[in-house]
Amino acid sequence: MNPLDDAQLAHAAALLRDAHHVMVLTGAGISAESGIPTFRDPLTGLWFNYRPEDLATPDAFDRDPRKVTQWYDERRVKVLQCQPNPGHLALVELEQRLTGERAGPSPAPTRAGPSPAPAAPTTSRFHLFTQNVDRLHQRAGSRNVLELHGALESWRCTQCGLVQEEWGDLLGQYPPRCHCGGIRRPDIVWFGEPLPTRVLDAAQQALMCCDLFLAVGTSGQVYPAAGLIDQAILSNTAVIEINAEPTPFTPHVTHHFRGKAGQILPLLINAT
Ligand code: BJW
Ligand code: ZN
Repeated sequence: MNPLDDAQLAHAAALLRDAHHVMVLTGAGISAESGIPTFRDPLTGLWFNYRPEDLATPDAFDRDPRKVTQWYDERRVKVLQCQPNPGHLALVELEQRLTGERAGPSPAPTRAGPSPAPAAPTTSRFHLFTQNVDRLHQRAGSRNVLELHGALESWRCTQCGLVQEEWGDLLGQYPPRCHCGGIRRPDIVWFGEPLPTRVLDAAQQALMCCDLFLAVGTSGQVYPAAGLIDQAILSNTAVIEINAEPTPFTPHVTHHFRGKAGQILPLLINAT
């Protein structure tokens, strides 16, 4: 659908303006304009160039922890060189309008331990769930971000479970070791692994109270994250999808805007 279809944009903007609780689910497409590859796009997608079973499963890590951690570490350092784009910033603006909270960088994580998990109180009018591991939403200034698939900056000891954040240069040691002697792994949700219960619970709560669901830049192929879109549609919540290509959900959503999130999200938010 042409993102500049004025009638459609006006109707979607009205939904957004009148919404009391907005739930957003983002995927790799929102970070594409920041220069971060998606997973399933032809030619440029990570899974077009690498086999997920070689890099993003617990078995792959057990077979070759050095290769897997090095791949994630290189991605982490590349992401640090990328910047949030107008799509990320538009969601900051939306959160600020709905919550009245001043936007700004999330509290910096400390080396002493994992970042404090943002709460997702049901009273909040805005919930941003992301499948992305790049932390660009937080760097843009979004405050209430819930990570469904972990984060590239986060590493977890396979022995004692200690979670530590790394955000500087390459680690230099592969696989990296914890002070307890255990191997540290990327704190990322790989295929076949459960998503964080706290985040899934928060998503269920947000689904119950949201009256508008925004799905941005996700192919909707990976579950249980994609199931959140299913649930929103099944419960007759208004769903606005913004994606470069149609997805399995496109025929069932209230509005589908086909195009770049970094162009369409600012248009939509500014039209409210
Ligand atoms: C733009 C754009 C622009 C481009 N603007 N748009 C039900 C059915 C079938 C299978 C399953 C099921 N339930 C579970 C499964 C198995 C599996 C799964 O879903 N498999 C399917 C692929 C078939 N799921 C799991 O294994 C999950 N775990 C689980 O279910 O555990 C159960 C369990 C319970 C209890 C005990 C034990 C187990 C875990 C899933 C983990 C996903 N991990 C990854 C990789 C790790 C992160 C990393 O390395 O970076 O997460 S896979 C990869 O896909 C990554 C992403 O977060 C995820 C989603 O991808 P996303 O974001 O949608 O990206 P793309 O590339 O697919 O799409 C981008 C879209 O943007 C495209 O449509 C573009 O067109 C568009 N786009 N530029 C707007 N500028
Ligand atoms: Zn340890």
